[in-house]
Amino acid sequence: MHQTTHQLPDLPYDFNALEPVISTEIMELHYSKHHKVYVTNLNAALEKYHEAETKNDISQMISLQAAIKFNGGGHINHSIFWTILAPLSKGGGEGPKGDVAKLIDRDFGSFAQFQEKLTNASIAIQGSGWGWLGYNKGFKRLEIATCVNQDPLSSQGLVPLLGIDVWEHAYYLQYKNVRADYVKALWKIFDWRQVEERLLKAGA
Ligand code: MN3
Repeated sequence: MHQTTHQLPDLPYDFNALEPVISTEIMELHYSKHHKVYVTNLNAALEKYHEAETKNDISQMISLQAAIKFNGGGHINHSIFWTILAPLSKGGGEGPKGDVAKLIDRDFGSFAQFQEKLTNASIAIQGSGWGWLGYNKGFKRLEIATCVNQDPLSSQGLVPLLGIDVWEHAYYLQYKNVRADYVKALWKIFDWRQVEERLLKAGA
């Protein structure tokens, strides 16, 4: 029987490394509590799923799918999110170069236009969700998309390159209800080298 246990990935910097854009308190809670709970609940749901599978209990397997999607999506999304952020002193916010810069210009007209579109789409999400820059492998182009809750971007057929977590747990302690200020500030700490690496891995 296969029992895959998913684990919280290491954070590539200290909790205070993204100050002043993301406070130490938010980082600590977001990573150690929120992300960890997704991992714990994903493992619990998968364990129950495997049990149901061995009993050939299809009804139970179907009823577990929502929990697997929600917690698995939360684990996938946050695992990407930590890696595409970097401290100001380590290249955060330096802006895209190379292939990713070329594709942004080609597909959105300019970096400024892309930035405005992704910012506005992320701010406008109703309730909890994520704004994304994704890669469409079929059409070989970049696309902006939004997802509700923790739905992974792959469910829209796109490879996730850069994500913006607009759940209140990501900003409320620091930015209160002003999601727009948080989303605009995030541009100061995106790590475009990681985004380019993800783009190349996607086969662009
Ligand atoms: Mn989050």
